[in-house]
Amino acid sequence: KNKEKITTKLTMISATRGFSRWKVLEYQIRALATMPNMNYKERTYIMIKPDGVQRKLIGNVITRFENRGFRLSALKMMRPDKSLLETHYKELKDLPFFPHLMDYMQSGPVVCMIWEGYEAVKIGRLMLGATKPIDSMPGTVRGDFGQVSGRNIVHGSDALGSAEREIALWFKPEEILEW
Ligand code: DAT
Ligand code: MG
Repeated sequence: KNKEKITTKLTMISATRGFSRWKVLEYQIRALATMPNMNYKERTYIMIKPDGVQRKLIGNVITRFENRGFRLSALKMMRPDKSLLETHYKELKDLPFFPHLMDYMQSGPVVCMIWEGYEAVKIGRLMLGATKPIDSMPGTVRGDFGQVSGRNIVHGSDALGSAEREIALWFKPEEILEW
């Protein structure tokens, strides 16, 4: 009988814990949902680049997005081929550093993610920090860990249009989860 009591209690505790952890995120999302014209399901494409993986910053980047209240909709690790990277960075193809960018991005695996939440694109960019190291503020990923333009740890979509394009480029629809 005592054993039964303990089991019930443990089940209650774990249920409560799971519930409250979920609530933290739900409260933010529900508050936003009550405000008109607010898209709290905006999605952005965030990618940990080969140097970020090599420097063991995967967990650090994920934790930042979880802590800010964003929801992970998709996640995978892969080694992108040249044609995928050329499509991803097609706007930069005429710039002098483009061949170096291609080599760098093929130097190891990357971690591809979709993060969802209110103003995910803009807030995501803020959290990553500016492209130029001298402009990336302390507290951002690049401002905390980066020193040079060519090795800046993470990618983040810079506008709604590019987010949609990048999500469609890097993920198949069945890899994206709604929860
Ligand atoms: P961001 O990654 O901030 O969106 P971007 O899209 O202009 O910046 O450039 C894509 C990547 O190209 C960037 O993350 C690193 C590289 N890059 C940009 N400017 C560079 C430069 N001046 N020298 C070397 N690499 C550069
Ligand atoms: Mg960019």
